[in-house]
Amino acid sequence: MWKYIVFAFCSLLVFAAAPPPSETHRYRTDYEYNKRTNAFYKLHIEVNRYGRSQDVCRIEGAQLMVPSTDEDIAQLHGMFKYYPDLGDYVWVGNDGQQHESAEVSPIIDLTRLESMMDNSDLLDATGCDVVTRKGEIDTLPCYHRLPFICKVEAKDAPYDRHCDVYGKDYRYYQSVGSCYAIPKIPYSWPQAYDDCQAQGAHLVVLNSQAEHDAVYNLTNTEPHVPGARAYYFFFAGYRADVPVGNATVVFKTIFNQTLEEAGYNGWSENEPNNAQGREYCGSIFKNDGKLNDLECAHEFGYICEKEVH
Ligand SMILES: *[C@@H]1O[C@H](CO)[C@@H](O)[C@H](O)[C@H]1NC(C)=O
Ligand SMILES: *[C@@H]1O[C@H](CO)[C@@H](O)[C@H](O)[C@H]1NC(C)=O
Ligand SMILES: *[C@@H]1O[C@H](CO)[C@@H](O)[C@H](O)[C@H]1NC(C)=O
Ligand SMILES: [Ca+2]
Ligand SMILES: [Ca+2]
Repeated sequence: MWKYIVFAFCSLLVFAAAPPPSETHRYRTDYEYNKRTNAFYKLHIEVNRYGRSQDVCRIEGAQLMVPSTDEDIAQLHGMFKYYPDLGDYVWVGNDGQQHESAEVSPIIDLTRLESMMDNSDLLDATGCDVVTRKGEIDTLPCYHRLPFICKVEAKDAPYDRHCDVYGKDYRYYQSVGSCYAIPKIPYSWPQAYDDCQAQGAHLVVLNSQAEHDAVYNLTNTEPHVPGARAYYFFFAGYRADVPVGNATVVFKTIFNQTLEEAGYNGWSENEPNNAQGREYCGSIFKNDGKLNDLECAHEFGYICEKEVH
């Protein structure tokens, strides 16, 4: 009996004293904490142009790391060394100073032509800052595709206490008891899946007609996602395996339920149509809030969900 009371009392103390996650040096699961700088970092090993790198960091509640101290460089060096095959440069935030160009001789290549079509990165004619493997700051033309590093100070790292997510712009729908957000960046289905997970949420799963109504409302009240292949589709948390032989395609949620088991299976008209035999990832169609299959590798907006208990 006493044992139980003491145990219960201690549990209460622990519970009451537990600081919010932002003060326990936790952030998105894909970020690493450095106690010397009291900040979180993520080295993105996928390559992007400079502008897109800035966008990705911003979506994660961070910024391209401006290497303001030796500690920042040391942090990057520590992360970089795990990827010996990653090349010699990582995009960092411009620190406002002039640096040597890391480019030995001017190259004219296809990436340049490609970048002409996306002039945002050409605006910066003076180049964009990189950190080299040796820890030096140089510049390269902004249209190069490089890995990049994001940083956020612990005090600025977003934590939504009500929704219990490390993300911004989550909206609570009382009719469902879930919070939702539409990050303002287009991703492939696997990237979207990872991003929601890293925030402590998951790609949206419709479990009822009421939830359909809420998400339909959300997609019609949020601004378009810039750069999405089509602004009216949003990746959602269901997909199918590519069938072997003439087996039937079965869509399942990320929690391994069929759509019927999950509680909502309202396909949009003439869907799923498996267009060009390549549509195995799930989405929600803005016009009716219903389901549609899409190609997993294409980049669309997506919806993250977190249940509130
Ligand atoms: C979404 O819900 C809000 C609040 O209930 C309501 O004011 C708004 O009209 C709805 N919008 C749509 C497009 O359903
Ligand atoms: C395709 O389906 C038919 C009838 O359902 C079956 O007889 C046949 O063995 C299947 N073929 C393959 C390759 O699975
Ligand atoms: C998913 O569900 C199916 C059928 O209910 C089951 O056979 C399978 O083992 C499950 N997969 C996982 C990863 O739990
Ligand atoms: Ca749900
Ligand atoms: Ca389709």
